[in-house]
Amino acid sequence: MGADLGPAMAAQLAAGVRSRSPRTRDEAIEALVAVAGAVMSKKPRELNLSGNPACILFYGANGAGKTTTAGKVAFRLREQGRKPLIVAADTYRAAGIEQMVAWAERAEVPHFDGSSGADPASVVFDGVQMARKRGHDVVIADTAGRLQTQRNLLEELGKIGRVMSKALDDQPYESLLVLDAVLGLASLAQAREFNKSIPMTGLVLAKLDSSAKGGAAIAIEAELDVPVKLAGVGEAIEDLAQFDLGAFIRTIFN
Ligand SMILES: Nc1nc2c(ncn2[C@@H]2O[C@H](COP(=O)(O)OP(=O)(O)OP(=O)(O)O)[C@@H](O)[C@H]2O)c(=O)[nH]1
Ligand SMILES: [Mg+2]
Repeated sequence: MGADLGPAMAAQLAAGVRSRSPRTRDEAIEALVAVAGAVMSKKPRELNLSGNPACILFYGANGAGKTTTAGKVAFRLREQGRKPLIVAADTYRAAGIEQMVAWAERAEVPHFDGSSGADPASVVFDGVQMARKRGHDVVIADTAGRLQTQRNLLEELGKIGRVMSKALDDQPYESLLVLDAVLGLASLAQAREFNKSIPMTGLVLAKLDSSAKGGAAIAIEAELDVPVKLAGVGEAIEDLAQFDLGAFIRTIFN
């Protein structure tokens, strides 16, 4: 378990468990759930969809699972009776737009597409205007993959966030960093850097159906106080789970 958590967090959790003197394996796991839960974020894990329109912005490293998660969320919200609009703002690659459009079609959700090479912040701004005009109550925006070492792309993300806020007259929106659970502890450094560029309201742990268990999320939540809100548990459109803290911690340590 140390590999994903990092040595400091692993030692802290181990000490916390020892201080509770568990006598059985089950008691040890329950102690871990309590100790890990205590260091993780206490902020709500449900998406805040109260805005008009509510907006959800997805960003993160290349291949993390942004477009897939955006498609899954659009599908789920439409099934719940909302009227989402997908905004395809990965204008870096023609395929980036096409992939989002394919998911929009699968989800049977309308989409507003940026053109290849367009400024993604303008696409997001125009997308929010379009949503208002057409009576959509949720905007789901997908962005290009970027690494935490690419300063210019992080600055661009900061601008996307500022423009989103402006389009929403400073109403809050969901600003979600999508993390590939397979990345392990490397995602802590990633989350730190993204969090400096844009106010982050939540995390998505994609690919939790792989052998990866996402233990790094404990360290990220403890340090940044940003809760995991969604988990990706497969490649199909319904493979999206509400994040369950107790179940997550039990899976990690079982
Ligand atoms: N098993 C599994 N695969 C996933 C999950 N989420 C995404 N994937 C896969 O991960 C790959 C990348 O997913 P995308 O959604 O295209 O990732 P992205 O972050 O949009 O990638 P870029 O736009 O290229 O930066 C695809 O093969 C997806 O099927 C998940 O929860 N579980
Ligand atoms: Mg994508």
